Amino acid sequence: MSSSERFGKAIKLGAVSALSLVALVVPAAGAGSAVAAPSGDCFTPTHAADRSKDGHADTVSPAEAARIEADMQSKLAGKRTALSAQAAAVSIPVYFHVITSGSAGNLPSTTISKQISVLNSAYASSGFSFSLVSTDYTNNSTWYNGITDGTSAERNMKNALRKGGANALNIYTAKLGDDLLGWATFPSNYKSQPKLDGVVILDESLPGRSATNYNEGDTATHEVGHWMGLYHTFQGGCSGSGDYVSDTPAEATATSGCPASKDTCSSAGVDPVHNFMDYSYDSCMYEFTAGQTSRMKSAWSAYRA
Ligand SMILES: [Ca+2]
Ligand SMILES: [Ca+2]
Ligand SMILES: [Ca+2]
Ligand SMILES: [Zn+2]
Repeated sequence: MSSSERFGKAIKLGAVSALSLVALVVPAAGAGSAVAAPSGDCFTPTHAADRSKDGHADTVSPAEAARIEADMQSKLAGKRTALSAQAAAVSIPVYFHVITSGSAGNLPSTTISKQISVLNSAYASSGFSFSLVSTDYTNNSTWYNGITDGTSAERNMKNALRKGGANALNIYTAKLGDDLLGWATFPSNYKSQPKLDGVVILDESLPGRSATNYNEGDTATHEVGHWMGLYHTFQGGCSGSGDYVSDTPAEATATSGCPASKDTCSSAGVDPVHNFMDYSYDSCMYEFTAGQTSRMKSAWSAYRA
């Protein structure tokens, strides 16, 4: 993607391995899919970070999504009981890993508590809740400064710090590279690479920190959405199965800023710019749909229960 797409979110496929990562980015030159110019009024050219340079694998190709779908449905077919049981509330244990470089990156426990609260509010309607089990601090400049997905730094960090099983949410914070706001692994990645499972987010994206327009904690909300099995609302564009969620209208492009209106596909419905799985500002994204909740439950039953 070009640097002119500062506010869109670009995604790049990590078409490479079995591990499909999802990543969001901060401003900068990007790479990834093109994004339409923001039409909203909230466009602020001086922000310090945005989701547009999703330089890394923040999405999957339609073919990969179809493969994952077939795998998930086949696993669910053998778990009818588990699926219905999963309709009940699920409490997810959270292990928070704060990476620092000296004093840089140090996050007070109050900030982490606020982040957990943001997650619980965002997922309240889904039946999933988040419970902080532990927080650890690791002073490692290599892991802190400019870490990106698919690197040895990421592997080493996760191998050293990840805790819990398939149902455990591990969140890592650091000063990410490539202007990334964050990235995540999908549930379907767990079996082959359990140690890499988790969410990595920019330390300054936590509630009350410094990432302008992205400091209300919804980078974590969005990345956890991927970790729960959700794709971007613009996944696949206007055609095909899109994000595999029927009640999120298809959209051709990622949304940046907070446009008053946007309708990029002729199919029914306006673009879901307020959905947590789009790329809008934190203040602009505030909802998951019933269809997304259903998909999260299916993915949970198939891969994390
Ligand atoms: Ca959809
Ligand atoms: Ca439409
Ligand atoms: Ca929000
Ligand atoms: Zn994403």
